[in-house]
Amino acid sequence: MSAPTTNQKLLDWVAEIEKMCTPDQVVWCDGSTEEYDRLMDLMVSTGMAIKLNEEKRPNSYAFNSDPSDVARVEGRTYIASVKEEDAGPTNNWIDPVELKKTMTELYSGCMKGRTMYVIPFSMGPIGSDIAKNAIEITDSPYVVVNMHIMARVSTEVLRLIEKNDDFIPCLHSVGSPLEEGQEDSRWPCAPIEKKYIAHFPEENLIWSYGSGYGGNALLGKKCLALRIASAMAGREGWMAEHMLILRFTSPEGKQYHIAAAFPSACGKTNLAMLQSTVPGWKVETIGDDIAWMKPGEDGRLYAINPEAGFFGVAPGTAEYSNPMALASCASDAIFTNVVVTEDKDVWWEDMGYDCPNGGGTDWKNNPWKQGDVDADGNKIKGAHPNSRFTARADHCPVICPDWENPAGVPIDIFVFGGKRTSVMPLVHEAFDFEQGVYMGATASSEPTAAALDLGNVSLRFDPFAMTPFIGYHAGDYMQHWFDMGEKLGDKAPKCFYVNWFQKDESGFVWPGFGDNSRVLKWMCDRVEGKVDAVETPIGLMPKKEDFCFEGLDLSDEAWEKLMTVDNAEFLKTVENAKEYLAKFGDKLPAKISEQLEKLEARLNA
Ligand code: GTP
Ligand code: SPV
Ligand code: MN
Repeated sequence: MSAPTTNQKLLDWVAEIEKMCTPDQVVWCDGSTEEYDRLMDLMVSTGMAIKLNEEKRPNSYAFNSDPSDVARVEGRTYIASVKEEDAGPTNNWIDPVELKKTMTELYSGCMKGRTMYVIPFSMGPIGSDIAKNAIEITDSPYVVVNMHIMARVSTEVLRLIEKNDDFIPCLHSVGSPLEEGQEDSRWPCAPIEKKYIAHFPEENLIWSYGSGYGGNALLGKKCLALRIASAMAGREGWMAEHMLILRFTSPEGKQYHIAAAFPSACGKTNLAMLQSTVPGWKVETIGDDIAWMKPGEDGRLYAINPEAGFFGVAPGTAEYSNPMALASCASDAIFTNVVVTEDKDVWWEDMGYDCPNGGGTDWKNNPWKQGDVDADGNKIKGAHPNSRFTARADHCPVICPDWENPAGVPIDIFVFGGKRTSVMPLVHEAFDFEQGVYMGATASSEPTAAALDLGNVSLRFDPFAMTPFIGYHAGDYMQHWFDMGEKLGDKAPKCFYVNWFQKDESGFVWPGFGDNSRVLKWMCDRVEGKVDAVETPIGLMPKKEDFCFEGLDLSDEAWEKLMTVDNAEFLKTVENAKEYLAKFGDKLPAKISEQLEKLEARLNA
């Protein structure tokens, strides 16, 4: 196949990779429907993909990964900056020269017996000022079809590269060369000690080896749009954040734009598509995972969603929790590691109904019955907890008409949060932007309900929900947040911290999901200056009379509990935050220490 470009830089890079990886053939991708169908047919014929029931799930496919390759591998993810002090303490530094040597050895001949695909893609609307042109080279057809949904794959990107002579090179291999006559496995990948997810921030270069799953392999997502982009943004004065973006519209038609950062699997996709229970207010989705934000000419902060699809957590997605996500993957979707039912539809835990016919084929590709237990008597899950759907954003019924607007939308509100079963109230507002940065920098989560018994021991700090995604030193990244605040001045978004996950003996205290709109409504009233707030040591909280309870059945005790700030308990979290922040050493911004001291003083007063 002759190359469909004249750009020498690109041709040279592709030739260099071909020489190193020695694939059987090279295919340049164009992003067409024909290409998508052809690759799906190919994967169905090799047994990698399962074509789902055309009636129930039109044009959709299911995949099962290798049981060892089911999620991002943070321990094998590296920021290979030239200087060690430009990485850490939340990410792993490795010397770029040494890493390239190691990985070049791994890449040598790694695509033997396979096809090398060259994917031209754009993160952000093609040709827009804020968008980035990139090329992913991969030997995984699964990656190609997922990239078709998650990014904008098009030959138009090649035209832009010819014009600008600029692109971000992203190299990916599953790391599983095939010997002559060797049969391929259903999901080729390399063992964990050979997996490397590598970033060279000074070169804007990504090298990924050994995994075929999610953020390890769809390189436009976490590798480019967060790790490389955050490093670029830090240098250039913009922001790349692990944030959903939504538009919240009042009955009068006033629009508010909200960007919210919650750690992985803590509710971004859910909030991005929520069905408002506040009468007359509605939510429209702009993005569910990543926001790129730049100050506009009017001095406000404008956000775009660089992605084109949703790579959403399947378990827990149900008609009662997130009907819009279900609708998004009703057709033209890819499912990875879910249950395939007897009639070739999909099912997962907490989908809102039992598995049809009592079972099907589980994520490990074994026959499975709902209720099956293992040797220890624990229920065997049919879908992996990190099983995912890949759905087109334009299939979401509440996608915002401005979701592809290259100018972005002006952000009014930043929300931070995590999963805490106690201590953190439902919502509190920062006194000012600097305290907001402190809130983001000390955001924390408890991984599971089992952590309840361990108290604060298992608290995981996850600054800005970016722990695994900061592409440079996390202290410099925090300082960048303060710098952005100074630049935006009084036009900076108002900052809030939320916690939907307080628990008592009978479960979650706050109903969550659609009712989270009640909290968003209070935030908008605060932005508007319509309502006052209660001043507490940790921030500003709603007065009961200002909160919308219409149609909500919540007891007075529940409200009390949701709004409680226990100074002594909160001080323990502050202690934990101090311990955590100590590892930032000299790179901890002075303003963080200042906020810590002020907060402690208020709590002790
Ligand atoms: P990533 O794609 O990994 O970045 O995750 P995410 O932040 O988009 O998480 P997602 O929205 O998929 O939610 C993960 C889990 O949190 C699901 O099991 C949801 O059901 C649950 N969840 C989301 N919102 C709420 C809520 O308001 N209350 C409760 N109790 N659970 C929620
Ligand atoms: C996350 O882990 O935050 C995700 C899934 O959104 S992945 O694309 O694998 O990073
Ligand atoms: Mn995410």
